Amino acid sequence: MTSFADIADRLAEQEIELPSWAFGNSGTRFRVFPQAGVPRDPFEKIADAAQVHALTGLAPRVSLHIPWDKVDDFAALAAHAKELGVSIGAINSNLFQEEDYKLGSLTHADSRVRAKAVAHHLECIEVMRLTGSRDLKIWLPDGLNYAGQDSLRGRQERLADSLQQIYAAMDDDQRLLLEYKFFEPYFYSMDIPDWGTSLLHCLALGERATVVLDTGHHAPNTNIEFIVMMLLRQGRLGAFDFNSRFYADDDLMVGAADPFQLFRIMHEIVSQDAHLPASRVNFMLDQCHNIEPKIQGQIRSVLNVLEATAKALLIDKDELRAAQQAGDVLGANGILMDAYATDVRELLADLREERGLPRDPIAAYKASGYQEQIAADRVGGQQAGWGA
Ligand code: LRH
Ligand code: MN
Repeated sequence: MTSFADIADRLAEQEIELPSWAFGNSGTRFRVFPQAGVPRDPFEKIADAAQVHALTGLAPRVSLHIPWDKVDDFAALAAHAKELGVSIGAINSNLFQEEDYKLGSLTHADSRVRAKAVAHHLECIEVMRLTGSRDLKIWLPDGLNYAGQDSLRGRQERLADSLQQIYAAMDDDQRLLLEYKFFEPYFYSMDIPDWGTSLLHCLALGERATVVLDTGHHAPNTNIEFIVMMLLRQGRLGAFDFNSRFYADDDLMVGAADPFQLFRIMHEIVSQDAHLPASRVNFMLDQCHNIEPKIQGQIRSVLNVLEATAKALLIDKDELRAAQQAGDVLGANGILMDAYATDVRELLADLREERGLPRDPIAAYKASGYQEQIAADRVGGQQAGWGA
């Protein structure tokens, strides 16, 4: 097994991007449980995200969602983030809350509706220019509920044309991140249901189009690390939306429902050095903290990714390759299981201490009084939340 000292530097470079919407109220169709101190605007969301970075050193960027994070002055928002030691990450478009998009957006049979959806992305591209963001993230919620409802092929043709218009409007230093999802909000077919469909559209668009893998967007028991390996092999893994789930798109804390799956994913990543910023794989969280305190939930989540990465980095590549070459089934599997079984929490706490960060970020957050402060300050106004 590789020594911890050998992996410390590689760990220190890890960067995880936080979703602004994780700090707002969220829930299920049954109930949204509001929490005291929840942000009322994107400035307060970024302030909360900056707390996570200040205590972990792991989360230097915040991704925004448009129009949820619309402000009058995006340059001021970016300056606010900079003052707090973070920057604006991916800009997420929103095609799932407009009445016009009931039967589709970029795939809609009516060219006026498609033009509206394309125009929304031109607006997002302008936000990227104003905030210094380089990633445009598109999750396509389009789909059908009944067989025959529309032409599966026709929708793909319209989608390809709409995406081409968006891609053509982007600057040369901007990337398109295309997210797939196998079901919801439609239940017979989604127009980008899987990695293959997203990849084919990206290949048709050009080099700066890459795939987003949301860990909650696959059929149960899908071998997600296999998809990670294939997208890396193709050079088209643009980003992760990390979360975890027991059944559907539960958006729970990454590593909470299935820490072994997260470890296996990070094993595929570190075996290609794709955890390093130079790989340009954007490690984002996409989560909702429906019942747990949100800022602490984000801290716990980035620490879960760090722990999985550290365990994966402990795997001695040469030792593993030798066992695999020799057909030593139990030996090779044992090497992974030994790394996974290694408790790295104290070592990571030492690493934080060396970097002047708290050994226990959650305890430090609780002791900071920040939660009590925002609960006292943020009264009145409209708490942020899905659709608010
Ligand atoms: C869709 C999704 C997408 C975001 C949304 C908040 O399920 O994963 O990435 O736009 O969640
Ligand atoms: Mn997502």
